[in-house]
Amino acid sequence: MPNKKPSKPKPRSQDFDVATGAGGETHQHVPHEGPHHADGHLSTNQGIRVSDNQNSLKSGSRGPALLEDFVLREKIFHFDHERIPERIVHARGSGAHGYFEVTRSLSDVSKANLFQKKGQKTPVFVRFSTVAGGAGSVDTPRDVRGFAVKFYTQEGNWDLVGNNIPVFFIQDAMKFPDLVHAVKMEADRAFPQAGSAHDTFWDFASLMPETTHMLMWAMSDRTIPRSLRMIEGFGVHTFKLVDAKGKVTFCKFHWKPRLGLQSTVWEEAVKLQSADNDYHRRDLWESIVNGNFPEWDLGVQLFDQAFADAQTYDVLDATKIVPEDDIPVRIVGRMVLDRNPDNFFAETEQVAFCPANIVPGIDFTDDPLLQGRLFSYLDTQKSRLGTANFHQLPINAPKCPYLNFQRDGQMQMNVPKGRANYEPNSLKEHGEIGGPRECPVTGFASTSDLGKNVSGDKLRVRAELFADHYSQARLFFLSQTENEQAHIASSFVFELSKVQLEGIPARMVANLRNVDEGLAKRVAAGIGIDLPAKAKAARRSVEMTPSDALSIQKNMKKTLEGRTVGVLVADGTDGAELKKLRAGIEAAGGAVKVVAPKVAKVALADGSTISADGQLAGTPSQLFDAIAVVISADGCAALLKESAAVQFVMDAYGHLKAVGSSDAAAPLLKKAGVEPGSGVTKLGNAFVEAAKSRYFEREPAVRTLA
Ligand code: HDD
Repeated sequence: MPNKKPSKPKPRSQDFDVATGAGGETHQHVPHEGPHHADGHLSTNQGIRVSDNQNSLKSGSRGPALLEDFVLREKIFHFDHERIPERIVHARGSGAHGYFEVTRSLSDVSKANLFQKKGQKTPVFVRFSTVAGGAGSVDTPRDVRGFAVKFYTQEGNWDLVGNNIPVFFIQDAMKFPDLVHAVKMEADRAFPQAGSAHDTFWDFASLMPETTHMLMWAMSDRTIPRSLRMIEGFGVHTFKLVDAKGKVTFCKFHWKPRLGLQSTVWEEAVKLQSADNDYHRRDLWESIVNGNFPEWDLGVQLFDQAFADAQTYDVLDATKIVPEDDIPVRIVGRMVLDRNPDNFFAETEQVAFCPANIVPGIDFTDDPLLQGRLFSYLDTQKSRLGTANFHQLPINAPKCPYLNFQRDGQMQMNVPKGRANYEPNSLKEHGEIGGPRECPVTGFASTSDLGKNVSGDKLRVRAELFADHYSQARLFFLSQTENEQAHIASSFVFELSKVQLEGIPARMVANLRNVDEGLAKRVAAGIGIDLPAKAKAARRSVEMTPSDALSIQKNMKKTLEGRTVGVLVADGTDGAELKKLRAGIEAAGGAVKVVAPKVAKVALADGSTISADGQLAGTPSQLFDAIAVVISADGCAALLKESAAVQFVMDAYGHLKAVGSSDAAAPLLKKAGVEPGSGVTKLGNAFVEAAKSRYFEREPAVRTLA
């Protein structure tokens, strides 16, 4: 028998009663919390207490082991089956719980319950991910980031399964398996892991001009974010909002990070892979542990059919944005992530997002990419989680009641009562359980399309406007700062330089000539090929007005909030100077991590000792947003002999970060190649101010960009 009576999980402060908005859980189907969840006696899964968890049952002290040992067999059996198939894409992810709060009602355009009242809160679970790499791959390759949000609304679950880029590589779900095969590790050799810089991806991309717009975003700094807390999220597709009368408004969803957008520079991203494989996962986890809850605003772009009809692009084409200058983003809510998962596997791994999960008041459009997704996700969850009952897992179950006549299947956790497993039935009239009934008024009915004629000729074609693959790619490129444009050109050069098959880079550059001649020339020169003939465009481009909203650098926030300053110290450091620096940074909302050649007993000038947060050899400056060097003349002499110390400063400078230092650090800065200029300061207020920014103007002095 279990040593403790299984009990309903206690309500947590962060969980909401979705019916009332108050705290407390309302899961309808709460699986038993097994005895292994609590402290107490160890038992088998059958509840038999285990006397010895160290030794298998043997014949004699040296064996052989006895088959009879069900304790050993059960333990090994369960262990052997711990892994489930990883996601075909987005395998590596990090999740967190939180809530969504309405800040401005959307009741004028949507009847969705979660959007009605200012202040209304809905629990959410969010999973961020990279796309190409496996579950054990690193966090910081150049890759799109998944941004999937499950809203546990009073009317059922709504999954907004988006990315940190507002467009996609392809227009039709038919091409998704090809895209994914091309970008993932190559089929015969199983490398490269987690990156797109290889033959098959660029082979596919260069043959598919519809990828061009997304490629511009993918080659920009969007795909090398500093933190998951500093990325935007997008629903990508045009969705529909539906009001109580059935009136439709088109909608694009945007998540805007409160900490502002922030990316790394490419060389830094590469080095982060060795500095910390789990850089983003750790950052997300630690920020929540420390109470610095990541936060986003939810914005919507709303437009009608007349606007859609007047555009030079098709709003059903997922390779297109609706520029914010044309339709401003209306902020309607905020999302706060305030609780880490209790268990990675049970929650982050088993969470099953399906774009098909929507609630009354939100609806799909005919976007052919979205339409394909509506099938794919449900299907994949069955193969990943092994049963059609995956919705019963606590992380997937709605927090409102769900009742229907679906029955049985593997791993059925619910125990429905009575005979009513069909409908219509009259069992209630006989005093038995009759089961649930339809709700014609409040139920989901695809109200926007219902009754509309959707017939048409059977065709395998793309709509005409979908053929313009370059206008928005050009819009994106022209909307960037000069430095961002150079980053894009350099990324193309880097990636295409890794391509070994002849002809592929030229084919890509031929496409880029349709985006911008200057960009194409820079990329061709960077990889050392002649400028190829321009690729034939299927449709003439239109010139669109550049939009500042598309640039990261034009929207960066000057702040230390959510940022960390790495402070390099050594024996002999002035403790008072260090204390003052820490106070200044913390007052500005930043965090401080002290790095020293040894972590314990760093001897300060006054004879006292402190512990460092990181040891120099394993804590490079990639891990920080800015650095300060607080050392004495003796400390400097010691650090001059440490290549890790020189590299610490050199990299921070090369990665365009603020570098502050005490006077005695001058020889170290000199050896690291630090030149006077913006972002290079003495300690004190000047440094605290400087640490709030990156110094892109320094870049020409530290590397040649394409
Ligand atoms: Fe997808 C996972 C985002 C197109 C098929 N996708 C997945 C995840 C995200 C996205 C964030 C991870 C969810 C999680 O954390 O569990 N996918 C997108 C976006 C797309 C997109 C923004 C384009 C707008 N996806 C797309 C298409 C198909 C799929 C066109 C297939 C027709 N996606 C899948 C999938 C995955 C998935 C194979 C893998 C694991 C999973 O679903 O749960 O079904």
